[in-house]
Amino acid sequence: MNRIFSCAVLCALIFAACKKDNPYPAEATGGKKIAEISQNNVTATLWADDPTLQTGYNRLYVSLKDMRDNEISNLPVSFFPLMDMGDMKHSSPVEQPLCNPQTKKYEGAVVFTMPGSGMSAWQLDVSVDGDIFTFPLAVNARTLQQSGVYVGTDAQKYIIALVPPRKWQMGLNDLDLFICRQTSMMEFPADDGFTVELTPEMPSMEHGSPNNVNPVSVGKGHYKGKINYTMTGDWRLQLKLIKNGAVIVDGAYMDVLF
Ligand SMILES: [Cu+2]
Repeated sequence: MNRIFSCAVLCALIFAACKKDNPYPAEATGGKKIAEISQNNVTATLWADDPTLQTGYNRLYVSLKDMRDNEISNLPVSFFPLMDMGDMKHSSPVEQPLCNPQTKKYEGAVVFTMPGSGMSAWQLDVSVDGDIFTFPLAVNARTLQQSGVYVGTDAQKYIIALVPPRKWQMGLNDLDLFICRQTSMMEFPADDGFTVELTPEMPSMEHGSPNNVNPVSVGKGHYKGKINYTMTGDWRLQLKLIKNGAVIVDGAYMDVLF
């Protein structure tokens, strides 16, 4: 009786620390190891879907092990990206990680707003119950524009990023955008207050496509809609951001090639 009771309590605790409540597709597994750091009897491993990090939206994953090689999934974990540019430092938009009980990985995301270089490099500080693991990161410039920093007509700075899908296909696709406001060098709160107008075009052939669905806010900075690719090739997703009836950002775009 006593044993059954303590198991129930333990299970409740595990699920509280590790609940399945994240926006990522099941295919995003973080199967590529980036680096591993051991300190204070904990080994933290950083993973990504693609080992080459690029500007824009990157899913990042952390797994934790104790000295006996047991997975740890009940500690609070948070991400803090930082770029040291010498005379100043700044962070970037982040989605704080949640533990996926299937993979035991803490899954989050970072939008890198610029590529790193020798003089100004990115790092990811991962806080594990207050203990900071610092991972130096190489971030390359993405060849296609899939994120941008825009100054709005309200004089605020906004970051818009395309959340990479598993795979684009001909026809109707799910579209997910992540939108944040920059309020300081270190703070980028998600902004759920926009109406988004989406106009896809094919620059090489000068045509658009019908039956697209404007992305609408689903919370935590995410906007979900549909995009209709009537053929393969190069597509430009023109975006207009409207708030309280006023156009705040016009001329933003994301480029796709498939
Ligand atoms: Cu920078």
